[in-house]
Amino acid sequence: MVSSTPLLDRIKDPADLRQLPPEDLRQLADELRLETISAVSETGGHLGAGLGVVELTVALHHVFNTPDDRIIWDVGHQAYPHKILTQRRDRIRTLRKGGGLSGFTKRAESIYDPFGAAHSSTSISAALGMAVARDLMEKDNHVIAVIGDGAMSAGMAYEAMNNAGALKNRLIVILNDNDMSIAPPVGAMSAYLARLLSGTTYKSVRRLAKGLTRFLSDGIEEKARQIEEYARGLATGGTLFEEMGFYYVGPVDGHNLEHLMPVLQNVRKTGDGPTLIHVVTKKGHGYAPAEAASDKYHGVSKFDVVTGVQSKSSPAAPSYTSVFAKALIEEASHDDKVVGITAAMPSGTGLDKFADAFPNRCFDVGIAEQHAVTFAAGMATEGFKPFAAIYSTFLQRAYDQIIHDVALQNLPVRFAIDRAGLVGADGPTHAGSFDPAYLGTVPNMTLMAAADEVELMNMVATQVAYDDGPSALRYPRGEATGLALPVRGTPLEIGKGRIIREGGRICFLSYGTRLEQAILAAERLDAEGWRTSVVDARFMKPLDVDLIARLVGEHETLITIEESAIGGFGSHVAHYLSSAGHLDGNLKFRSLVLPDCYIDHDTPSNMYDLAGLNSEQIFAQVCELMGKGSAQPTLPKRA
Ligand SMILES: Cc1ncc(C[n+]2csc(CCOP(=O)(O)OP(=O)(O)O)c2C)c(N)n1
Repeated sequence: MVSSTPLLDRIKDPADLRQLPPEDLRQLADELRLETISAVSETGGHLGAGLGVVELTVALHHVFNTPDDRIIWDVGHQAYPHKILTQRRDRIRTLRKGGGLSGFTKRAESIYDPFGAAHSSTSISAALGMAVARDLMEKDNHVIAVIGDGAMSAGMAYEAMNNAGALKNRLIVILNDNDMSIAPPVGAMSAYLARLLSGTTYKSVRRLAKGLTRFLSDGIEEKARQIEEYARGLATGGTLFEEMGFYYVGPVDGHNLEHLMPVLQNVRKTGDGPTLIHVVTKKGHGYAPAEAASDKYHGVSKFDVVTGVQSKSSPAAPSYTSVFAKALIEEASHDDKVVGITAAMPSGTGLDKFADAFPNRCFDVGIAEQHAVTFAAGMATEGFKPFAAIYSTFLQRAYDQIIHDVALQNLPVRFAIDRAGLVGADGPTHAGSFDPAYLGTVPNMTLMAAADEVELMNMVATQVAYDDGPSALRYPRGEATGLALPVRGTPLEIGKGRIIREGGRICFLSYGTRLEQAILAAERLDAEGWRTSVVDARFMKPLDVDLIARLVGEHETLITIEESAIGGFGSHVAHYLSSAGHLDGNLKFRSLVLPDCYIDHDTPSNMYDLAGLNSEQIFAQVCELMGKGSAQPTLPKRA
């Protein structure tokens, strides 16, 4: 019977949900889907993945005793329906806004988020750790990892399964197979899952459902074992998982609660050791515009619920990502050794455009950043010029590969590091804060940061021309500055900076796109009577020590500015200054970097305010340094 008052209004947390009889769950799932669509239409964010797991979310919270039973959502971008059901419905329209809910799972946000995520493929490892801890403490709760088929392409997922199969602790892994990553999934695993579904197994799931319903009406308790045997009898696939020590159940239709609930109940009651439940879902399910879209509305801006049309503000300038793609395509048309590599982010990195132009020279390796880097190294040994286009935050995964497979052998792999600096709504998990620090320590590396889009084009050309070792180029998310673009970039002289404006006592030495803010701050300082020089370092390695020595000779105060954490450009300049004796005299030196904390999601501009790296705060910090109190605006309090 369909209830007239929304069931969702009665659900504050999963304990309320568990009061509902199973026959009400269909209605609840429909309401939850609508609420998710309505909320994301106002906030923007990840939509397709959440819509695909609405029934799974309802079923999991009904069958399992959360939060004592732990649900670990891989990536966490599909957890909006989970957030609505777990005490956060009243804040769901603050998603991804400053001070609002995170777009991912976050321990600090809720007891129902036992593990924070945003980077993929961590769920099975974390779940196994929790399962082992539980057994050591002789507790009896369940631990459930929900991982997508895309996330299943990462090595970490296999490392975890390999370990789980050997340890044999009770653990449930739900493989949420929607045949999509952000782009269509790639690789042999994806083909294997498709084969499992195309066999007679999945087709006969309808038969399974009928059987289960019959068992259910008889009472599930006594029939649990029979159901399990029945379900397994239908499973002709899953061999790979079974070989790894998992008990494989499925495939199960993840949108049909009558299929899903008994399987979950059964595994909860009888599961022993690691079990993998293969659940088949559709990304964007139940919302026609999402289902029809090629990306299944993976990530959306605000949209009209009726039409599904997203409100995209028409940008004044192209994005840095698209300028990178344009530059790379142009370079590749002159040099057939240039190839592009992405780790499951073709559209995010702009390599989808490169693939359109050069389908045979673009490689999507799946969510596999470590492999992407060593794969690039292999290509470089054969004389290719691989561009590994990876976000700063995801490249963290491949640190040893960068050192051991690339830099130590001095292989000319080109790193195109997108999303440098603070990224806004995706928050601290996606911030590109660390690459200058973590790459700066690595011998043989040439490191550059683009200050604007023309510089970006020049630096891509520089990377193509520079074949003597690895190089990395960083550039931020979002719109560039609107400069007219050349047809093709011009290679820069390695290790040389450029002077933007020459002034008096103060000098800003900028690395990256904070240059714009440094110029604004310099203009304000001019107005205060302090003419200020501004220099774009362009390179962090090799450092332009001749230029820095000159600047030190000509200024009283040198201030470095960058959108990265301590340990990056400013630290390298400080190291040079101290070792060359420049700090022994009267020079005032300061290094403006991101603060040593994680800055929560907000607009990029607010985040940079907090970091003290917008012109207003740069100006204020210089005033403080120069002892001029009156001109100082108040510095924001850092979290
Ligand atoms: C290490 C890492 N690389 C890349 C990403 C970007 N990313 C976020 S979601 C996603 C696709 C995940 O696909 P899947 O696991 O199948 O989940 P679905 O979105 O289909 O539900 C990717 C590549 C990431 N989060 N982490």
